[in-house]
Amino acid sequence: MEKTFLMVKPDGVQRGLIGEVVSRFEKKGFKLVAAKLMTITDELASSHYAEHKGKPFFPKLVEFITSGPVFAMVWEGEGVITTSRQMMGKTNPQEALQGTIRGDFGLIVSKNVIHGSDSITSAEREISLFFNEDELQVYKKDSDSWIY
Ligand code: IDP
Repeated sequence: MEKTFLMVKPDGVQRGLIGEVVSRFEKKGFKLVAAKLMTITDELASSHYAEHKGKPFFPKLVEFITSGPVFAMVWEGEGVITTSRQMMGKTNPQEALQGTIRGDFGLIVSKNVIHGSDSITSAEREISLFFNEDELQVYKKDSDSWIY
């Protein structure tokens, strides 16, 4: 089953939005298979955001993502990569539709509450950056038969 990496960023943790974010993905029908509150090192931040190295906002991005705890998660379900990106909304919260996480809770691009993988390749890469294989739970939920 498809998996993605999602993370409540330091602004979301500070603002008490972990529960709100988790709740939306739970209610949608996705399954949480791993989660931890952690502080990202400079090294992990640079690997995670490698595609943005050299861009003007990169130093601030690393400074921000390492500035306090994040809530890192792996979620599983049919179409979870595309659907979670839709649920997050556009990168810039001012362009994100109301009803999306960034549209409902964010105002500026550098503090946009949530990260989510944008492809199968990035999901696999990000999951393995943040989690060991044995941290991913394999389990059945009784509600699955009411969702699928
Ligand atoms: P995404 O998070 O929607 O996948 P990316 O383009 O991968 O968007 O950018 C990673 C993160 O970098 C964004 O979530 C945002 O917080 C930050 N970011 C992107 N573009 C800018 C910018 O122009 N200025 C400041 N921060 C930016």
